[in-house]
Amino acid sequence: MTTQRLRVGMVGHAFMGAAHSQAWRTVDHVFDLPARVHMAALCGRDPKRAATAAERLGWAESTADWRELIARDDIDLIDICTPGDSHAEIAVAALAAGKHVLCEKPLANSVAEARAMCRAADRARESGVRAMCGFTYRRVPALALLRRLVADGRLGRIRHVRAVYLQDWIVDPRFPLVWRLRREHAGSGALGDIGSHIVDLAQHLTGDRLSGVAALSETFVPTRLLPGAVPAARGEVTVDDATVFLGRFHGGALATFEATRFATGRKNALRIEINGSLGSAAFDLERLNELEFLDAAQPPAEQGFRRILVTEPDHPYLSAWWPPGHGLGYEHAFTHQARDLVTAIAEGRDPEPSFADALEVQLVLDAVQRSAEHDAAWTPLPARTAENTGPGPGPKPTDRGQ
Ligand code: SOE
Repeated sequence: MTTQRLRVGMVGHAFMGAAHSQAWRTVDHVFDLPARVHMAALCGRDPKRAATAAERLGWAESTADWRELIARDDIDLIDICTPGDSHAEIAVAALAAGKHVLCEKPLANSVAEARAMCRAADRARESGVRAMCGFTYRRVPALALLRRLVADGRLGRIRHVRAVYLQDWIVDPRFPLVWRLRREHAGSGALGDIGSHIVDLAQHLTGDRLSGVAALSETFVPTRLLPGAVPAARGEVTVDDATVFLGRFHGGALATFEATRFATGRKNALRIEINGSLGSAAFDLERLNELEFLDAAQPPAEQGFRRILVTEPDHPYLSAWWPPGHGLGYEHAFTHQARDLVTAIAEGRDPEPSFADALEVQLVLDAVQRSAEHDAAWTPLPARTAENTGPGPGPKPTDRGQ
């Protein structure tokens, strides 16, 4: 990064590429940053489509070769918005070339790939190069407020985490066999795509780690039409359509998780509730400017879940946006992610979640898959070792003796 500019190259320009582009376009117009962002180049496999996307999304140039992009000396950061089967190869090469990396979630398609990415990040860190994984929901202000409440001990000792992420975009059996439904490209189905979000949030918000899981998975529609096949042909769906699992935290809390693409009518319904000895909090992505909070320290006659409208200037990130009462949207968390990454790079520290934090999620996904392959057998997570001990979450919730 030059003192004035952070020159970004982005690989991939589908939904996440568009969401990240919005963030790079706005972040230094909303937040006071130590560097201005320059959207230098967008990379896509098809040169014409990449050029059209670059024009539409606000990138100065386009290329069809990510290796050429990471070799350029006028690029400081590589933003990886591709399917999971290319995350490791691109991230390891970019870090070795001295580029900071932002990689979409989940970090990788396997623990082995995730570990290789962590090792590359560790090597690059010695030269001041930073790596972040894009678990963006951490940066929804209401969830950042929830984390602050837990870290400040306002919920007391955590007893339960209850998290669901419900979608329905493949309920129709006529939906074709896209890359997200093939294990070799996506690593897993609902589990890695949306289950990874609720696993990361559960560990981030509590400041704890899961010690073991028991899981069930199902693929409700086993074969689908191959896109564009003439004559029509079908291929096997090789990932989960839905995964449900139980978990236990090292601190003793119990957790339930549900990640499905077959919750008919639920479009993008992420909900998480945390119950503690001193209170509870609940978040619903469909009402993302609100947090429900119950303070059990209140007199019993006055207790009840109250709705906090998270739009005040002293709520996380809000001072940069609008006056109280003017809500934010799904895309703002991506801008907050870009802000936190640019700031961490300038301050010479690891952004959160680091690749090591994202490996902690990958380890859970792997344990869930192994449990589901053995009829929900209880599957412990590896103890935290030097290999998978990264800069973890913030302070553990204080136990006020409950
Ligand atoms: C598809 O399920 C998807 O785009 C996820 O990949 C994103 O991470 C989530 O934020 C929205 O849904």
